[in-house]
Amino acid sequence: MQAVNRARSALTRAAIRARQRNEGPPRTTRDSLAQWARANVPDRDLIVLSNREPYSHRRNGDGLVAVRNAGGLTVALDAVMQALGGVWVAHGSGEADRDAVDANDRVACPPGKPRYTLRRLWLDAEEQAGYYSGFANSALWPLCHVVYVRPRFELSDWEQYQAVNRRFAEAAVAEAAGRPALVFIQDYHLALAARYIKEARPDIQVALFWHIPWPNPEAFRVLPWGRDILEGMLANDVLGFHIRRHALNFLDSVSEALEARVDVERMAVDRGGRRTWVRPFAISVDAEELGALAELPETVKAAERIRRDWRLEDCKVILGVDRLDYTKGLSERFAGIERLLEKYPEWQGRLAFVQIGVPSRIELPEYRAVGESVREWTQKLNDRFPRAGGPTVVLIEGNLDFRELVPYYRLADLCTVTSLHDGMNLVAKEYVAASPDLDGALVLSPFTGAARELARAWIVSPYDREDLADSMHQALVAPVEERRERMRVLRETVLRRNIFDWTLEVLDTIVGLGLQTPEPAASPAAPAPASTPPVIEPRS
Ligand code: GDG
Repeated sequence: MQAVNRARSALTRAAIRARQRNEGPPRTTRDSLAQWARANVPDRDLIVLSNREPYSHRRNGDGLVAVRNAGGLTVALDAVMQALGGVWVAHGSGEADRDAVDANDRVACPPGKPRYTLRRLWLDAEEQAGYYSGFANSALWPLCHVVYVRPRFELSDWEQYQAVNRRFAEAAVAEAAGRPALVFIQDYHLALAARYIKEARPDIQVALFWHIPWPNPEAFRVLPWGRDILEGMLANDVLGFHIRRHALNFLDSVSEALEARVDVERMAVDRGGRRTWVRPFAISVDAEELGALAELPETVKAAERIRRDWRLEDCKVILGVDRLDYTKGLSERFAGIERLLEKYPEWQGRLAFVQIGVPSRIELPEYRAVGESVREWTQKLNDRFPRAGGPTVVLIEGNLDFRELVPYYRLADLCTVTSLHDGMNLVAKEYVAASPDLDGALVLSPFTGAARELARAWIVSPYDREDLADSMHQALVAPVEERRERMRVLRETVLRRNIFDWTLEVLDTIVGLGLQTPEPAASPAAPAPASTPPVIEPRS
């Protein structure tokens, strides 16, 4: 059986490398991923850990309704779990979440169409304030994004962070119930979970995907508990980042802070007799589903309705879709739109900017300030540039249902992504995937992971207001053939490597490890492992 698995895994790796070289085989689908998992991990339970849950429950009269939560990570992994099945452990944060679970805090997901189990973990107010708002979002988030927001380091937050990471790890170990398991941990909220899992069950394979950038060592070293974070992360068998730059920054941080053998060539760290592979895996979206959704007659009708409601019939529409977060460059975007209307006055009255802003982390003052700033900008631009039919800036603050969001992608003549720093940015990929008629243009910040792959977008720095205004103008007036040609190439890229390819690449890397001889305790001449997982580069 091992030999069969070894052969299958080698085949998958060859397929991944061929896909990187752009020469087929066809992309992974939900079904082919599920098939692959049945063949390659039949003997292990898949357990996902993340802070955010994919669905939360709300009261609705006497009943309950399930809401699919926004956010790149949950949207992507929900598709994956639907394909693979397993258990997803996450913080139960919905107002009626407790009413929806069974005696073991479990609920089948997606609600009404169950394909996997959601195990909810309850956090009290103190845990939430320290672990989530405190250490994760006031220390690690600003530390990892180069946006000049100063991180706050509080001992009590750090203590809560450790305690909650331990609770997630205990839940994973309990769900594994003594069986072989593969635990796939998500993001910067859970940097220490692998360490606690391995303390209890060294045999469980553990991988962590870090969805945000990793800073260079100069920036990272200000974190008072930096060594603990690095040690916790090195308990993983595989560590994933979106792009090679972030993976290399991580290796540099380890070299600087810890006694370890860092092999930059193979992208591996040996420490205390164990090895961690560090790899770039560029996340993506369910491009096929998005394309199909965009083509549904009801989507087209909804897009027409939005145009009518806001009197956008004679307008070009620029779109922004973001969590209201200071990393997304919202002020820079509004300033760019203002400059566009000043510098190219022919657009006044003929252009509308629709910004969908999902409220996020509003318990933190920096995030409330983002909301205030976009409201002020909206008012300012609408006062300064009135439009006969309706407002020039339409600000929609709220969490739309995904099916309500796609018509906006469909109707936009231009989508703007102006992040000051972003691990990947899924909005860019979703917009491209949801433009099957090729009628659209993407203006994209070079400080996103997505810019490495989506090179045919109009790539422009959000810090350069003139260039931003000029690029938006050029993208809007470019000949239709150029717009279509660029969008065709962008769509090919997103369709060729979708969210299921991403998952397959991560899981295949972990599965490959099961076949390797464990490394002896770190020694300068330690032999290479039996097989080396492939280094997967984002394609440009
Ligand atoms: C983190 C990293 C990385 C937005 N508004 C609504 C809505 N959304 C969805 C979008 C998209 C997601 O939220 C946003 O994803 P991003 O990738 O742009 O950004 P983050 O939330 O910061 O995600 C990021 C990502 O993790 C994945 O690894 O790309 O770099 O920061 O999917 O569609 N969804 C719904 N209603 C909305 O109103 N349903």
